[in-house]
Amino acid sequence: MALIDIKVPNIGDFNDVEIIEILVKEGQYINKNDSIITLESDKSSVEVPSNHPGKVSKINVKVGDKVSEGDLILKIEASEKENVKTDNKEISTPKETHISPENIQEKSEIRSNIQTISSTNKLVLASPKVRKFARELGADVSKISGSEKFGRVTEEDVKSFIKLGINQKQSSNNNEENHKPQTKKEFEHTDFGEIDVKDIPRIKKLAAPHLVNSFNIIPHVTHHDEIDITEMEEFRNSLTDHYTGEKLKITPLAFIMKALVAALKEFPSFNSSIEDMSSGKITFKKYFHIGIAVDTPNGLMVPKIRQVDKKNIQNLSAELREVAKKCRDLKIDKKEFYGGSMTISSLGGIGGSFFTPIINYPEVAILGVSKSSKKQILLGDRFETRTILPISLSYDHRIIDGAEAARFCNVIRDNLGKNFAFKLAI
Ligand code: CAO
Repeated sequence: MALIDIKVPNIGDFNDVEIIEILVKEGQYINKNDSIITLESDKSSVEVPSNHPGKVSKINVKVGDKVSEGDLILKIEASEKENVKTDNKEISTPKETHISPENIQEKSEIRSNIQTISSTNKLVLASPKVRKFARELGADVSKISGSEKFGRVTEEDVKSFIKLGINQKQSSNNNEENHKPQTKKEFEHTDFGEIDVKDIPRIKKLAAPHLVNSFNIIPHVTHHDEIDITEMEEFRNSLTDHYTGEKLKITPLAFIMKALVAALKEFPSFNSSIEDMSSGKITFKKYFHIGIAVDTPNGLMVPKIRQVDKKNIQNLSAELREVAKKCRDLKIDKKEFYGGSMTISSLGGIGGSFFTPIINYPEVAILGVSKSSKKQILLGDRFETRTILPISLSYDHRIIDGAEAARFCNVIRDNLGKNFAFKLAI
């Protein structure tokens, strides 16, 4: 097969100009007029086309070489047919085709698709001016997604790409900075008095990475609210054992669990999980297993109370006591810490008004409950003493919006409030 030399043609003022890009590879089929190299002078850049179709046999130049008219660029094995390479397929087209406006358009689109092939063999559509602009900013044009037809890269695409790179770098620098252990000690504690150094309890060590992970990954927002639980408390305090007449030991938490499940049923996004945002998938759970944060001498544990929707308040209360005891006695099975819908962290028996609980990843929300207290509330035109329960709902803002969180809390309030729904669930 005849080898044909493709040389630098007369391209006007260009003399001794630099090759800034080689647009073809050895072995590649090209058509007449396909661009094969880009030359750049002080004033402008230009793509040099091949004046013959065929298979590139040998490229005689490299990026950075300076060339003038008549210099050999490459050799091609002459072809009888026009060859069009799209992706990995080679399509042979007869040299003589009927030229209509449609196939001129189609042909020029196919041709422009093969005009620039980056080192990664990805097709890159960009004008020499845009490529020059990208190069000056240190951007690899083959890595930029073009916003124009067929992915053609524009100057704006280059700017956005650079901006994104800077932002990502800044955020990764910040992350690295934030996670660096503070090694340099500014002072010794002993300089200021007597100290005692102890081991961090095992459960705190185990929980630490989990908490850090959740806090770093999830954009937390905490919504605070107050619920009037006067009627609920009157009812709870009136509960006695049928046989002994003794007061039943049921804490507000059992009622809150039921109210939470009622809200989860109305708002399935709170009963969901996202393990990996990049997967674009969200898991909706159809069960209602509520995690309860239990304070133990060894640290915080979060066992699950399973199928809260199917249990009555008395049973839930008994199970809660039993599970909390198992945790404190270190007799709880590890599997009880997994597979929850949402968690409740109750400090109601201890004190405080509001707090900002950390979501128990991969869950997407946690309900913090604080200690109820009696308050004077203006009802109509007179003040009444009411029992008010403060709640704090932390939620994953990637999945849950603020308005949804407020509505979710309204449902909890309606279920614990005046006409609270669980009188019959005893
Ligand atoms: N408001 C007012 N009183 C409350 C209340 C509330 N919200 N919640 C509970 N109480 C009362 C109970 O009725 C009980 O009163 P009596 O002693 O008169 O019966 C008392 O406080 C103690 O309750 P409890 O804490 O033993 O029981 P519980 O069902 O409310 O909670 C448990 C069980 C396991 C959640 C709890 O013992 C516990 O460990 N809480 C700490 C959780 C924690 O550390 N969370 C923070 C984690 S960081 O996010």
